[in-house]
Amino acid sequence: MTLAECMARHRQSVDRALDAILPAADQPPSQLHRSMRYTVLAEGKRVRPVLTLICGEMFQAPMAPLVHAAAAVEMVHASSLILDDLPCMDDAALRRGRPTNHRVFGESTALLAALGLLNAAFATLAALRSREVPAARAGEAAAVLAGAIGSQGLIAGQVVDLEPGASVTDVETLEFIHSHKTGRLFIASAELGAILGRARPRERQAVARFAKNLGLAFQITDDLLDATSDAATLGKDVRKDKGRTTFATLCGVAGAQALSHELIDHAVKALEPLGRRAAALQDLAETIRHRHA
Ligand code: GRG
Repeated sequence: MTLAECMARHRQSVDRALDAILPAADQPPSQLHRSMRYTVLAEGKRVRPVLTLICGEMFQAPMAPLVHAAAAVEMVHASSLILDDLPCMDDAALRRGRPTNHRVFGESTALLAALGLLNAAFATLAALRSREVPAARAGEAAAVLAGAIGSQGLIAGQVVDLEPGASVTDVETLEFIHSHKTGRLFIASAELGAILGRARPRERQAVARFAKNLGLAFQITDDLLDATSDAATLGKDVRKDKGRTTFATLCGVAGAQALSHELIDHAVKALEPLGRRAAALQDLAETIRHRHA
């Protein structure tokens, strides 16, 4: 099976799980449930849950809990997109090819939908106990995901990114922001697959190192696409904050491209201890190296 076929199959199973996990759109309070479903079921790339699924399959994790863990990852990601788009944060108009959540449902519903998705994600991980996953392993998965998005993870990156009046002038700060805003969820996505597949510590470390480098490379390609592509192709606002520092503005397009290639090379190297089992992860890294959307 090619990576494209494997990703399409994984996307389909994640979308089915999300549809089954989330309350139906007409379930009261229906405005809230419509808002939750609006963003999480919209057409996204599903890179993070695919990462969970590829890692889990590599370690032969049982499929049903693995798909639920991947759905939890996507719910957390969708929640972060809704929050990031709010007027008090990025004030974005377009996401996943549609008006942002708050533009359709209003700010208070969008905020509550993001909280509802977070809650559903952790309830899904807690419920893995009833899907033949030992309680300790389900707890570890929840702790890893909570750590990744907490005040020393995603939230820390967002806080530094939004610091009033602070304009980023060095690569270290930019790296801090994006290794937290983007990298941490990539790492947790890979680790969840490793945890459910009972990977050895060395194997788990290898996929975490892979995901760390891949996450930052993904963000750099995001910045490059923001500078060179358009809203119709990307399905979200582009070049919104003209003065904003990105890897493309700080390093130049060629410099950012070189940095992204270097990180992808590091990601692929991190897979060496896993040998041929890691072929799908290698392909995923190459897909991100050459992505256009
Ligand atoms: C507690 C969940 C939570 C968040 C609070 C708002 C916030 C802190 C952080 C923002 C994190 C964020 C949205 C980072 C941007 C990461 C990024 C590259 C998003 C775009 O990802 P894609 O391209 O999007 O994978 P699709 O739509 O394809 O899934």
